[in-house]
Amino acid sequence: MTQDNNGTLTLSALGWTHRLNSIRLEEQLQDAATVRVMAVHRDALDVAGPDYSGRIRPPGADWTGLERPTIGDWLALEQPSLKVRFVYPRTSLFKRRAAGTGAETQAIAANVNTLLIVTSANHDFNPARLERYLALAFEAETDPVIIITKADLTDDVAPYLEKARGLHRHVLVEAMDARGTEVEKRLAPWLAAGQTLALMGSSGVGKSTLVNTLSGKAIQDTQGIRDDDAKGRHTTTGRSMHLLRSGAWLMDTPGMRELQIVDAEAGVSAVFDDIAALIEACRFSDCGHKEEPGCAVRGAIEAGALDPARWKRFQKLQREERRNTETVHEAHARVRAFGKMARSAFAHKLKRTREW
Ligand SMILES: Nc1nc2c(ncn2[C@@H]2O[C@H](COP(=O)(O)OP(=O)(O)OP(=O)(O)O)[C@@H](O)[C@H]2O)c(=O)[nH]1
Ligand SMILES: [Mg+2]
Ligand SMILES: [Zn+2]
Repeated sequence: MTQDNNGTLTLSALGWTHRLNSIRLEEQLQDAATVRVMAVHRDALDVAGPDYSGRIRPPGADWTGLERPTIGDWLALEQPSLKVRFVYPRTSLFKRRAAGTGAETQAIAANVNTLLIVTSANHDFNPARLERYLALAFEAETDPVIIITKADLTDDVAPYLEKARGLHRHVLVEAMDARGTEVEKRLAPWLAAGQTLALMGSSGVGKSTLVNTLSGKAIQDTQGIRDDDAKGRHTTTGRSMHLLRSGAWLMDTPGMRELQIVDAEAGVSAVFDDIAALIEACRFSDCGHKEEPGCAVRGAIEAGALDPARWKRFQKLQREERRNTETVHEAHARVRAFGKMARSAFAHKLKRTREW
């Protein structure tokens, strides 16, 4: 049952779980309104739940960084003020550096069960890009599924499937015509009522087409029909949840596309866990995997057990992750140093004022 007799969404239709129930009891939130964040605007959140559905004000500036609610979050609201009291712990979280200063990490999507990584059976197909998306999914602690669209436009989709399946033994891959009637059936395992999905993939691969096919209506513009109206509206970030025909929720978050590999060391290692295991097996703990004796990586490449191209992609992604992470940490340090300086200047001024 998605809706109660008054037409409001039930908690389970919104994706509420037993885990959240026990947190509600532990945190003594029974008197608070339980809602899920359905859309994020610059100065407002759209929330839905059995106790309240509508627009609320986000918490004040004293809530910073990852504390701030994002799309998909479960909130406890004070009654009747609707003030945000509590953000439930997230089962999965996509985050990014805030625009501008580059200093603060910002939550961009929470409680996503499945990440649909979309690519096409054409020149878009790129193992390095897919591995980057997989690293983001693993880092966010969500389950990725790779969807290869435009299967109808190629004579042979098998090589694409094989390559995608070779990226990681635990990742499921499906090929389809994103406009087709079989989409719902093929994705059924991830589309149960109350499940939350998000999409990632480059422009033109068929993300909006999938949203439309799965929702059974044209709620998203696909290439060719761009919404000119949207340009004038600056308050909406465009992050919202769509209810699919199956009762699952699909997040539409443009920000996902620009996600960088940052603070994602665990995600990168998870994608390349075979390589991580090899590195562990090198004779020297600081092995550079070049000329060192007892190098398990070189050994695996020479034995044909590790694809040298995959080794190169791992090194590249790891370098990129480290570089981005360092940059963020430097920015953090700068902001902290500035704060310290400002505070001490202020303290100094105070002292002088008093002395006078
Ligand atoms: N033949 C065929 N065409 C497809 C398929 N998937 C998408 N298309 C077409 O590809 C074009 C781009 O699809 P969109 O759904 O707009 O792509 P998108 O990923 O949303 O792109 P952005 O919004 O730019 O990120 C549209 O003309 C779709 O009709 C498919 O599986 N088969
Ligand atoms: Mg689109
Ligand atoms: Zn080595």
